[in-house]
Amino acid sequence: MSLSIGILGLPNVGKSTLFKALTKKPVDISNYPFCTVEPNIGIVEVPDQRLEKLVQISKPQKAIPTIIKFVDLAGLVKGAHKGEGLGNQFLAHLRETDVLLHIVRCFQAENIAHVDGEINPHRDIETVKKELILKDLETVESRLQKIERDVKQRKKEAENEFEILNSVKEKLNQGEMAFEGTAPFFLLTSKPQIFLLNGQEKDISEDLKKELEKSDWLQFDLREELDKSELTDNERKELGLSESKLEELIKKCYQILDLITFFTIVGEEETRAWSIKRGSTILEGADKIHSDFKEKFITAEVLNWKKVVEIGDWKKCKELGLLKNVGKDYILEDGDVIEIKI
Ligand SMILES: Nc1nc2c(ncn2[C@@H]2O[C@H](COP(=O)(O)OP(=O)(O)O)[C@@H](O)[C@H]2O)c(=O)[nH]1
Ligand SMILES: [Mg+2]
Repeated sequence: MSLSIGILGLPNVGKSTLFKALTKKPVDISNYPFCTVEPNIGIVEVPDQRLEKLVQISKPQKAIPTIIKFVDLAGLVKGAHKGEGLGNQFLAHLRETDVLLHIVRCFQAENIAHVDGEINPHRDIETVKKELILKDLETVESRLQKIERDVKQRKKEAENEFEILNSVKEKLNQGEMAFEGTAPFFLLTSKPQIFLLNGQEKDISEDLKKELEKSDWLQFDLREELDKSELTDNERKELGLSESKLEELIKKCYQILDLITFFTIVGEEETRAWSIKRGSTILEGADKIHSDFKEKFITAEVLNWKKVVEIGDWKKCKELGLLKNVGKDYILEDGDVIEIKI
């Protein structure tokens, strides 16, 4: 399982432009056998300087970063929750994603039509929010109907669910988003959301910033990023351009999901980064690396990546007795380099 981000927004706001910019760099997907490849799914490597440094010292044949999946969806329009246009199909797609990346058009361009006429980020955000809420209400209603009989028979589990669903319903009816903890129902408004304001800094009003005060948001000009994504690192340097904004976006997604990274160094073969939810045990980490590792786990050794780079050789770290021996309940820390013993 890899983490996946759904690109959401009205038509013509820049969703496909972002998708193109993100997927410019080819990724060797044979390293990620669980990934299905479809035209609207893009696999993007997570930039990580720690991995780069570990690779510099271990010089493996293969360096494998962690990845994020981006799903480019058809544009949302008013009435999407009722299944208008591609509405229903895309909302189903959205359900499977971990984060919603909501693109909001702020850029001015006479030649690019806006579905609702004028450029108005505030209205657009409301339109999309309303569609998500309406869709969730529909989901909640149909679930309530399904468990009605069990509730009448006073089955405990159904009664509990009934209570949760009704409180979610009330919230949604008041125009609020669902809250965390409702994830089992796959509600769209319970997913974390990042707003990407597509435009130049001057296009973003103070009012809009204020409105998004409590939200996660980023501003950048997607077309400019698309143009820049065609440059190599060297060309970028020559032109005096800063780090790609796309990297900032990827890191933000990582943050919002509270993921950490751990590393494995397998001799001269492979140095690899893995992502996992903060608070996971090393046994859960082992399971990610290999399905066999969980059952056969005996013990593990860990050392922070910085120390490994400082010593300059994983094998030498072992010889020097620097590795910490840990059991299956050890909680992984961001930046751990680990070796599982089976
Ligand atoms: N001027 C300007 N045009 C943009 C920007 N982002 C996207 N566009 C243009 O807007 C049009 C619609 O973009 P697209 O990514 O296809 O929108 P989608 O319908 O949301 O997938 C295209 O012609 C893009 O080149 C931007 O930041 N500035
Ligand atoms: Mg598109």
